[in-house]
Amino acid sequence: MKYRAMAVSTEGVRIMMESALTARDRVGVQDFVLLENYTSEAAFIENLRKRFKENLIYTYIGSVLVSVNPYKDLEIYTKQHMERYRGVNFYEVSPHIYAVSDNSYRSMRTERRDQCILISGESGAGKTEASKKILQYYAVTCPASEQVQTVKDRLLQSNPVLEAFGNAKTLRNDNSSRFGKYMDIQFDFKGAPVGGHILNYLLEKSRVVHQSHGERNFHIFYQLIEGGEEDLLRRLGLERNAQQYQYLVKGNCPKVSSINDRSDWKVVRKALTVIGFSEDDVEELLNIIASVLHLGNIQYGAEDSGNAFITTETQVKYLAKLIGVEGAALKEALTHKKIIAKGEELMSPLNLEQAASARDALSKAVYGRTFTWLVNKINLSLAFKDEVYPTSKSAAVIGLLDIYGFEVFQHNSFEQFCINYCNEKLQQLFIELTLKSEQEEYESEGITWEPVQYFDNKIICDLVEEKFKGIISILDEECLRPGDASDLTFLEKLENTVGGHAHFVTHKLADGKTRKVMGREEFRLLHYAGEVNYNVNGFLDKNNDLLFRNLKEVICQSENKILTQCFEREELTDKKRPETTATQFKNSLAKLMEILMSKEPSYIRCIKPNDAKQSGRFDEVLIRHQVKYLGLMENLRVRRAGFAYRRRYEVFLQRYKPLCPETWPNWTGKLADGVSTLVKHLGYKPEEYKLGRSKIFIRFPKTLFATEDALEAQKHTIATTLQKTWRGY
Ligand code: AOV
Ligand code: MG
Repeated sequence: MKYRAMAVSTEGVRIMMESALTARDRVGVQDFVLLENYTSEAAFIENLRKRFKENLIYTYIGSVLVSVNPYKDLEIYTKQHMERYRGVNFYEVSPHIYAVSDNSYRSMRTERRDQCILISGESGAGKTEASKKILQYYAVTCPASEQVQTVKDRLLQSNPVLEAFGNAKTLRNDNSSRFGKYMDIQFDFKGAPVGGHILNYLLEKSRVVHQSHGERNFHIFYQLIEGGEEDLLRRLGLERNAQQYQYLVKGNCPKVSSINDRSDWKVVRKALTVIGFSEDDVEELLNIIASVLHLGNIQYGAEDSGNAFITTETQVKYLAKLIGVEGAALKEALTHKKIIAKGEELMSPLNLEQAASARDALSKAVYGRTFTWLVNKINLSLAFKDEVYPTSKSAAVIGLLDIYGFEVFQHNSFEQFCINYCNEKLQQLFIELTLKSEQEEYESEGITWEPVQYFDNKIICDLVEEKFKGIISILDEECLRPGDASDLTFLEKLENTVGGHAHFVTHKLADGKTRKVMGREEFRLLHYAGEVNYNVNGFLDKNNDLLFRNLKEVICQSENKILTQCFEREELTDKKRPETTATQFKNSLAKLMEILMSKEPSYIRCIKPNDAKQSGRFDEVLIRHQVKYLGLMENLRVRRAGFAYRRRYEVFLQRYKPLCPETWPNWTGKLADGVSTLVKHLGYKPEEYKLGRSKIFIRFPKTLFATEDALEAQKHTIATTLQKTWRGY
């Protein structure tokens, strides 16, 4: 049989297009650029809905992947699925997170360029799940030797460990990331993963001592209590009842139906071993976790003078034993503050409130620093150790960014302020990179383009982070100011400095009246993703993040090896004031942006379908809101600003050459000429396409549809012809 005869006429192409339309009606288009009515938000949402109903949770906007959380397990992550996407061109298979993973991997391999995959979306939209799926894809599909297998295992096992210590149930998400995570996966010249490195961002430490109603502390506490073996709990002095612990009862939510703490404990325990934690490491680590629970149960009474004293003596003794510090010193440090007056050290007693907050500050510091220790320890285990290449000189890396998503609660504090600021920064990066790269592409290909209007959130980033004038600067100023500085003076200062900003609102109106709907302790930011009221209560303390010196001194003496690494003695003699929390966070985000800018980005935009964490529910209002603030319509318009589709000559020719007798089976001339011959044969009109330097640009989606359908029809015809021959027709 001659394939030549299979080349389809232009008329044939048009007819065949019709038949494919029915399927498209049902499942929508797999790339939004193919939407006829691409400026219509309603059409966009409708397409998402159609696909969601068919369990097609992934759709492209060009190379950006839009993902809608299905809230149920779909059979689309099997090994067979992974194989289907391996080494296959982006557009030849249906949209999938594996396609994005594979595309980044191949770009890294062929162009030797570092990649990053940026996952964004609000809390509960599916970012963490997405990042895990990507990692699994690489673990399964990349080449492996025995040594590489160890790295793969460790990379995979770092997830349950970090989630146990850094994730918690919130009202938005049962497994909400309470820290930001950027992970580099390092590959060698053969494309095998040979190492990894994690950067962690601002853990929400306040959760250790307090949780809002319906929320929980970090998973690890419940896992230990539910899953820990009898003799382990006995050694740690713990009871198998979360209700016994003050730090676990604040949210009134010890059990979550979607979480099995007991089996999770087993997973985490095993993961720690795979990562290379010794029995000693684990013992010390669990001592710390238990000691935080014991700390939380320390209670105070007040003497007539108002001075606090500890009513739970045995608790302190147990705690001192567990972390190897002197009981009397700990007891004193939990009730006194060391002050230096006229060169002399004095112990000044604390009142009830001060003592409780000193205790909580210690718990937060211990937990927070242990978390950082954990990340460092995992990094040591993931470090690229191949002697052949010098350390950290892998061929290229793929970075995965999974941060805490934008979140709004009834009560929002310093933590939400930081989390939402982080999301602003990421959105800013998205805007810069997508628009920039698009513009650059048209320019480098010599094609004129029409700019698209979009909301640039730089104005909000500036409001938060600008030197001297931004909210963080003002907060730091108040934190450093001696005297009567308080959360309320901070708010007042904000009103005086950024009060007129278009994205900042307080209860005060310009005419001196007050806005009734807002509290007097609140400021509102009009974020790109929505309005959030922040209560300033606790801003100064959380930003200062101070731990009394004498508490530090006691912990520095600890016999617990992890704690001695976390609280180094040098810190006690260091006179320099540490940077405030917000400033540290701001600087670490600035560094992160630099890292991301230096790599080639891919984007995954996650959407949350409903607020009830339920499968099958497509809440249109909620989704429309996300489509709007994620800038997806603008993204689409930019993508379509001139041409809906673009493809490198060789890729286009390779795919469609069977449709034209002159290009089949091989075109030996110049690629551009081949493409030109091909599209003329297919009947493309001059206004339908443009030939750039290395790519063909196609203006309307229907043109590409027709070509794609023709290819499909041809395959079908070949199959039936072969079948007929086989049956002896
Ligand atoms: P997030 O990372 O975006 O929120 P997660 O990735 O933790 O959100 O997803 C929340 C929950 O949605 C998961 O625990 C799963 O139950 C479900 N889910 C998400 N993606 C999928 C999927 N592809 N298939 C099946 N179920 C899924 V946050 O960390 O709170 O910002 O801070
Ligand atoms: Mg997450």
